[in-house]
Amino acid sequence: MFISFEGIEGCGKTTQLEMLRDHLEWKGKSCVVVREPGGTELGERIRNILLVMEDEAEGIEPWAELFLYSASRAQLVKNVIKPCLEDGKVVLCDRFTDSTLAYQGYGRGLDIDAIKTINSYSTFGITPDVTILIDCPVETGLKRAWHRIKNSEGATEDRFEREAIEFHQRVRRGYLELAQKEPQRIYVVDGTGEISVIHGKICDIIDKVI
Ligand code: Z5A
Repeated sequence: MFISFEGIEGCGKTTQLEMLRDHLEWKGKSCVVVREPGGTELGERIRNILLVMEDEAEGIEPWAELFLYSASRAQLVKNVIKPCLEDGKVVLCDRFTDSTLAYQGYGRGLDIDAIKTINSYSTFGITPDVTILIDCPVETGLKRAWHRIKNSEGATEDRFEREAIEFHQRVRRGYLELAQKEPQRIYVVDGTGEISVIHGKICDIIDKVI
């Protein structure tokens, strides 16, 4: 089974993904957790280019950004996700193709159909069985994300957090539109409540699907 977690920055994806992993392992499932961009040696190098902006003067052209995310994904799907699914493991992925549609499509304004085509190549046709979209207001998410960034060690991954509020609003709207189009796969969960309450809702969804 392939489960992806999606949402704007600071919505609580990573927190909830780890809690779900514990829940599924407690139920005897063998789980593998991966994240995008990253999850392979090449992917982590691409992540560093994408999230830690070292050359502010040049910036990253949106199509170049799209291809970098896609390159990271192709490597992750081929080397990790596909083999794990074939082994019967549950794969939990922190962001996947919906992020590309939301950020590069709705956020940056790149052509949605072109992104869908590129996604189909970079995933080798693999799609999540279930996607948990954690939704919260942009202001709430960014506040949490900045708090996390200020308290984290290592390189500062803040290229997206520094985008204008309108960009984040387009991304959020994009996610909600994607969920409306695919209600059988994408489950929207309110991310503004208590962490434990959100976890309970996600467990209910996944337990029913399993
Ligand atoms: N991106 C893209 O453009 N195109 C693509 O195709 C892909 C990605 C795949 C990856 O960052 C960036 O790449 C991302 C989109 C873009 N944009 N950014 N930035 P990422 O996924 O690695 O980073 P992120 O989304 O910013 O992660 P985040 O800030 O860590 O958010 P999160 O995982 O949703 O939240 P969290 O780490 O679970 O929680 C953040 C903080 O809030 C933390 O201190 C928690 O304890 C706290 N928290 C969590 N839930 C709650 C609740 N319910 N109440 C109160 N506090 C909470």
